[in-house]
Amino acid sequence: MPEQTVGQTPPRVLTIAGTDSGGGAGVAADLRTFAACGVHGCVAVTAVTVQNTLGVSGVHTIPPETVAAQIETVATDIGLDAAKTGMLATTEIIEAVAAACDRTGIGAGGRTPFVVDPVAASMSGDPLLAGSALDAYRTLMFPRATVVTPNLDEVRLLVGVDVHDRAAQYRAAKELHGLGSRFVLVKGGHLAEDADECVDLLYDGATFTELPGPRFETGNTHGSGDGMASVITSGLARGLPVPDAVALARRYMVQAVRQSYPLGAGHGPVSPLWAVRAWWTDGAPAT
Ligand code: PXL
Repeated sequence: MPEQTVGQTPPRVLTIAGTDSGGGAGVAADLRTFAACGVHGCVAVTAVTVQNTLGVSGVHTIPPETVAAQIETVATDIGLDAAKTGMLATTEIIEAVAAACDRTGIGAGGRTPFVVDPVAASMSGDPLLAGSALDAYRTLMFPRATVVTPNLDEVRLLVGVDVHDRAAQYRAAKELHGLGSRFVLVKGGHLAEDADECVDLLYDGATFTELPGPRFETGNTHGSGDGMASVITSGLARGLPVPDAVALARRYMVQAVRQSYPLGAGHGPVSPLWAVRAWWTDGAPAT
């Protein structure tokens, strides 16, 4: 990766996502991860969720034209080296995002790499996407994506494959690739077959790459998918090829899950800021 000197503009990235009032997922998770990865994070908010660690009790969506305007105003002034999506909530917002991406060169056909994390539900099972919006994901987001990062629940919703073993994980990757993204990452976190490890599968239409990692016995994994997609986005913004950005994200998020913590009475968050822990545990370095 190129060196970055003090005072130099860092790589610039954008998250198009929802907020979580509990601070564990969505925009908060993305910005924490971007900060830890040394990139400048911009934000296009799609929805405000009323949420704590026990669940989501309300969703207020942002008008689609305001979502599009946020994307365009930062792309035209600040410029973007990569972008990602999180919660997109409705068909109308997905349509507005697709149009704004086309106008600003984000995704397929444009210069800016585009990570699509097809967020459909919270950890507590509350819906974050209208059921009727799945088709918009398939037809408008996947063909524009550099890489898509579904978990196994999202795989089932998007292509109807129930992944319960490695063979089905491979089959799902092929089906998803058929929807038009350059790369597919089928995350294996929910795969019961793998008792002690967790295997993500990357596919580019020709080559499959298994990415094994440890499995942790913890319910505190809120925000792990957002963090994964955000590290990939940061890596792409730094010019890494997709497989390298994904491998980096895998290693980074293992630490983030290892250092996750309890919060409230429900699911605690992962800790994407583990890398700067030394600042507050050992004392800040002298200036
Ligand atoms: O982790 C997926 C996610 C993304 N965005 C928002 C969320 C969640 C999960 O709860 O609330 C706003």
